[in-house]
Amino acid sequence: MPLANITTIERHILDQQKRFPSATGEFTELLYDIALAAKMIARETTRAGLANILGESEGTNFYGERQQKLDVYADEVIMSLNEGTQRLCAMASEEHDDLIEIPTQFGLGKYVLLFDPLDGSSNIDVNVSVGTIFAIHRRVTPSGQGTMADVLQAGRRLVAAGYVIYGSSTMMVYSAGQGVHGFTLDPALGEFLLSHPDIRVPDTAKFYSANQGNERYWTDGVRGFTRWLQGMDPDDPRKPLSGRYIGSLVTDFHRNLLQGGVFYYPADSREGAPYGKMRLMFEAQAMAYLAQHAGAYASDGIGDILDVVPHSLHQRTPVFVGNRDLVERAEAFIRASDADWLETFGAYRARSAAGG
Ligand code: P6P
Repeated sequence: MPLANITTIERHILDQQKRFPSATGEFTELLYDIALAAKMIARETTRAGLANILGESEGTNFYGERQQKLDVYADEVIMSLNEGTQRLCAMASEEHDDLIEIPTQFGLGKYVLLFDPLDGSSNIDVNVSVGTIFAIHRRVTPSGQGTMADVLQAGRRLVAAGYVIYGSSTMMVYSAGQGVHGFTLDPALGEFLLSHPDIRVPDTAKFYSANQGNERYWTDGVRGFTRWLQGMDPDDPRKPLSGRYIGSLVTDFHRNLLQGGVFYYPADSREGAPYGKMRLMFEAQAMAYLAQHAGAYASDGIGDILDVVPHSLHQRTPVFVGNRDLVERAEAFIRASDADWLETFGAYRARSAAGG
């Protein structure tokens, strides 16, 4: 690559900022801080086995999941790099039950950072790619410590979102509303270099990604959608898609974004999972925002996830994300076959919009 073509993520973010003359630079610096946290987390994830950081810590998180030591480390890195920068009025992490207040000795800023520090962390011990997911809202309250009102905003109001994938290489993919851009970490330089400018999901999908071990808990509509994807719908035969499911959202999403496909984690009939497993604020909103800016689409089975008005920090949502034609087809199967579920979930969605 000719040296003149090398663009670091810092330079790219600055170039993006120039399009907004009113931008004060806080937002730009917030994205820098996230890139720095990603480099620090990447260093640990790529040598986890050596640093004896593998395995479970003594903690469990809000969902009762045993916290892997690496996700505790990732959580602490992101918090400590962001709490004293005067760019945030609050943070929220998948690993914390409640809002993370900015320590009083630090100044407050106008943004809110939500993050899943290490999504898919149960895969760490078997060396499967994992990722960090982040989303940024602008505060809505006038001043002081950020409140739930600043955090519980619909995805339509996001100002940026992205993820870092710690895999065969470390990549950071983000959008600030001007396209989706991917950067690959050059460990020798310690820099994220622009490797995937203006990512657009391909028109033709190659993969479908779902945990089919849960099929018996799915609704008829979702099962019918799956049969259709596999080319087994006698009423509408199609070229079957290949199944690819890694069990790490960032990894499954990233592959489908680059090569075309649909990821879905639907609601299921098990106790406690009527609205699915995915976390709206820490996983689904960011993926829906990126999908929107890459020409794809994310639905909860009824409509755009970006339009869901959240009512609680850790609320769950069904997720269908990827090529728009596939996701809209999932919605059609659900409309045709899942009247009872639609009534129940539709009421839940409306309650959420009304404040829960
Ligand atoms: P299952 C990881 O815990 C996660 O939230 C996502 O990264 C991943 O897509 C999903 O759960 C996997 O869930 O039930 O298929 O193991």
